[in-house]
Amino acid sequence: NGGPGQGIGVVTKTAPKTKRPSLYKVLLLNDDYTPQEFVVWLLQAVFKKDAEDAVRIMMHVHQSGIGVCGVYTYEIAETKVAQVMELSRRNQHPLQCTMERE
Ligand code: TYC
Repeated sequence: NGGPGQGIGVVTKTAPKTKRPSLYKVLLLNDDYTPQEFVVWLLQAVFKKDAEDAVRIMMHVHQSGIGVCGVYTYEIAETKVAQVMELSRRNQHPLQCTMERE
């Protein structure tokens, strides 16, 4: 009613906190049996790399043992890992793929 200490308030508005999702690296592991061409094909098919990038990533994994093929939110990273494992299994390659929080 407008009396002292009555009826009138101050409207405060808190900005909603936007939380950025955690990101996950999808890692490819080297092995002695998976053909280089299969890895290059996979990097293009699953990770949408161009031919040049795909060869570069494959060679890095081949020479160093492990490498990052991309960084994604949890569900997307999980899906990529599953796709790599399924394609490798279907083609009878021992290729391993995993994910790790950045
Ligand atoms: N080392 C494999 C070969 O010489 C090629 C390869 C590269 C395999 C990358 C796996 O993640 C990998 N045929």
